[in-house]
Formats: sequence, structure tokens, C-alpha cells
Amino acid sequence: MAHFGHLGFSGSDNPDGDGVANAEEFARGTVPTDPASGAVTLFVSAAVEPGFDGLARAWDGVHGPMPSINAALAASFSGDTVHVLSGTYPEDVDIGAVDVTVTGEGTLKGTL
Ligand SMILES: [Ca+2]
Repeated sequence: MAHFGHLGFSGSDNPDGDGVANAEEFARGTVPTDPASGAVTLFVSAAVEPGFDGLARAWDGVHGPMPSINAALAASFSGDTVHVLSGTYPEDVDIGAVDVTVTGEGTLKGTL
């Protein structure tokens, strides 16, 4: 209601065409009628158990980092950034066909 003024759209609709459905935009706190606002940075921290939704680099009481690079990639949409905090990630990462930017901190000691 806050963004559309009526209930003509469902959670699976994507009226701004940014590739992120309304329900996901609601969860992310982005604007579902602004195609420039759908992409987010998803943070990954090996130090956090359990993992959270990736929308903050440290747990803030609502959002926190994801536990693995693959979890963040699975939750990402085209245009997102996955930011990997310093740590050891014993996983095989397949970025696949999604247009996601992966950034990191510390020294990369593996291959993506
Ligand atoms: Ca959208």
C-alpha cells in the first residue's frame, strides 16, 4: 500500500522491472516502484552462527550477515553485491549466471 496506493500487485509481481519481486523488496526494505533501489549488498561473515539475511555486516537486532558465500549468492538477484568479510570459507563457490558482484576483505587465499 505504501508504494502502490492500491492492492493490484501481488508479492510475486515486479512492476519496476528490476528483477526483484515485491515480496523480496519488502523484506529488503527497498522501493518496489524504483528500479534503481532493488539491488542490495549482502554481507557474508564466517564468524556468525547462525546466519542471518545478509542485509547488515554485523547483527543489528534485525539484520545480520549470512554464514556462507553460497547462501548469499542463492539469495542474490542480478545487480546485487555480495561482500565477504574476513574469514575462512570452506566451500566451493559457483557464481553461475547471475550478474552479481563479489567483493571481499583480507587476502584471498583461494579461487572463485
Ligand atoms: Ca521490483
